[in-house]
Amino acid sequence: MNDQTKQSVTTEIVGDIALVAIDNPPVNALSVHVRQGLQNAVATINAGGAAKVIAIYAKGRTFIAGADITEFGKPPMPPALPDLLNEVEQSAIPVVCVLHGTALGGGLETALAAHARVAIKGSRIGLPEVLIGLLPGAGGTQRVPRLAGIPVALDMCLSGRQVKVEEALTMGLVDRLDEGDPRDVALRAAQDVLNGALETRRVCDIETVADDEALDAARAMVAKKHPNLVSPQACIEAIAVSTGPLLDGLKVERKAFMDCLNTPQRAGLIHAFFGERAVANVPEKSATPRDVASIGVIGGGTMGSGIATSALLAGIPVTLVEVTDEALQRGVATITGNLDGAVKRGKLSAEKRDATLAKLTPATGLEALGDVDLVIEAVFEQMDVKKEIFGKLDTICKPGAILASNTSYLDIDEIASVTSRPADVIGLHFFSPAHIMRLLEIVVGDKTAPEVTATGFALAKRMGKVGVRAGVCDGFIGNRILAHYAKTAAYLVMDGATPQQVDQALEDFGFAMGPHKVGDLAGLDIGWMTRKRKAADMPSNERYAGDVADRICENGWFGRKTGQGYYIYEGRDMRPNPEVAKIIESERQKAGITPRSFTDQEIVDRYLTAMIVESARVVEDGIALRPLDVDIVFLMGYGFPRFRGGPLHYADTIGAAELVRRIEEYAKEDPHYWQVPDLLRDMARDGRSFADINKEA
Ligand code: 3H9
Repeated sequence: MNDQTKQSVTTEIVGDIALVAIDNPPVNALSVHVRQGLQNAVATINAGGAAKVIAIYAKGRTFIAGADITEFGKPPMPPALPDLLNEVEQSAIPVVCVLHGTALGGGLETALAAHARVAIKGSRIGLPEVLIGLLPGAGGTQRVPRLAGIPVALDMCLSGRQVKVEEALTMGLVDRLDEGDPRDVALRAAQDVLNGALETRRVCDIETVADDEALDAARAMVAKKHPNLVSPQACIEAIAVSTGPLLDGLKVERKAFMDCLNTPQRAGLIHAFFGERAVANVPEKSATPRDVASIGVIGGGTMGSGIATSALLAGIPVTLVEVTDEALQRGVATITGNLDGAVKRGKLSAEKRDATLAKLTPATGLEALGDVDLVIEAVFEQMDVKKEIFGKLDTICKPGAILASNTSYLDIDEIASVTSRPADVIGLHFFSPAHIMRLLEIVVGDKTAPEVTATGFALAKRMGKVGVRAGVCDGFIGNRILAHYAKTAAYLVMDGATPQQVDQALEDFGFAMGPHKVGDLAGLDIGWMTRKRKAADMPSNERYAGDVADRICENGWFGRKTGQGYYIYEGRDMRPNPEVAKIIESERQKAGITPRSFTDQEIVDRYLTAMIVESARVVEDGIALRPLDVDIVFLMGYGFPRFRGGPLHYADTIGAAELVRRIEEYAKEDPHYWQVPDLLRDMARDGRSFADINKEA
């Protein structure tokens, strides 16, 4: 037993009861020393013969939240959790577990190996392994169906959702709810085991009720919804064998778990898990955020209303400002609709909806913002308009108020320059629909004060969003990279691919939607406006990317909102637009291009390489703090497949040397577009990866 073992698992004997406490902050993960500690505790208590019941509980904010994810991918360290849990289940002395906080993954599996489970009201249980590319690997797929049936096991393992213990009680996964401090509850539970008021039994002795229909339905659902993912299928097949002897089922589960552990998907999803948390590690993290008790939102369009909804859902009172009564009413109606949607999605109770809406104050005129702590401007993207508004806000807003712009690409420093308080100015770039999308780019200007940046991160957290720090440049992290790689899709189409082939190849790679479908959804007029805005600055040797898209827009076809774009939309149906095929053909002729064929792999390679090129430049320029910041922006805001971990995590699976080779190959066709970023060239020379840069940052 090493020192850490002593600290993380302790045994206290109270009469006939052995209280085993787990203490491994922050979330009591089952790190090797905890497993060793538990194993020793159960063995020692069994050997000692003094105690008649063992009660396991955890100190701190939660019962065990799962295996220690940081151990995955490293050499295994005994005892393996499944073996330990079999020992717990076979303990001659009955074991009861007390759950509080979030008993997840291996934490719930520990409890299922015990002989009774008592949960503290308000806590949650779950098997979230699928969210990190795994399946429950310590009995979850075998013991949950025994206790609660195959449909419950499928639901929990495939969704990864956290189940309230009140619901878990009705499922049979916990035996009793209680209230109070985990140690007191553990004592009570143990006493009840001793006096027979709390029944104990081994889950391995229960037989799973077969349910082939539920299994087939789950197989069909997974094949349709997650065709790329390995672990959901593995979950189903492990649950399917739970009707046989437990030890046989555990073997199948263990093998599937180890197979999943070795997939790039597991690595990608765990990178995403830690990346989402690591992005909060910014130079300003020790600054004290300012209090934000009220927010002003300027602009009641889709973005402004979405931002206002997000703030209201976080419980923050909002003053919504529009120019006319009519526009204001439209904004209020959008917010009301958004809140109704939140009720439907179960994010807001029907009772709370009215109270939430009551926190909205509609107003015409910026004067209404004199008292708010933070203003978010969300009007259309024109520098003159933004400057005029910020000039006025400077005179209207109270000292210390933060002035934020939701601009998606404009220069925050230039906006700040019209105020007498540039230190209070920041970019808060939300993604549409702002009350649903979890990404917030926090754009830090040259003069932005550290506590203003810290306030941006605190606000993101309150709104349930993930804030990513970005520097000032055209498009910040996400839109700057998008502006670059989007051209690849246009070039591929001009050179011979169809928009449908490009979309399908990228959807097969894992994107929720191909770029042409995304363009149709967002509105093709947005890209058209951007191309016009940038036309004057376009270098003479740059290949124009708007030949086809401009023609489509000139017809007034802006995508879904006009009923057609690259595709034609009729009700829920969507089909390729035959007129676009004609436009493509005529544009190719005009440009003298003889179309050639591309394989789906070539399409994916070019598109992803272009994305990686600009991502590398964004890191090189310091616009993103680290490669992982780019990854999180793309996973959370641009539909990049989570199981691929983000563009720069994916880049590491290709390797810098191979990327350089590819870029140089493509450069033979277009040396302006395909240039090797210095960072990538250095990495190839030194044999370094983006993961190395993340570690060093
Ligand atoms: C598993 O159990 C496999 C088994 O079936 C079979 C094994 C053989 N490990 O999220 P937070 C860190 S797979 C290591 O900010 P919250 C986290 O990185 C596992 N570290 O807090 C953060 O570190 P830092 C199944 C972990 O209150 C700190 O703890 N379980 C782990 O918002 C605080 O986390 C899961 O997948 C871990 N398992 O949320 C549960 N979990 O402060 C994953 C967290 O340095 N965890 N950390 O940034 C969660 O969902 C949330 O962390 C939780 C708390 C809900 C627990």
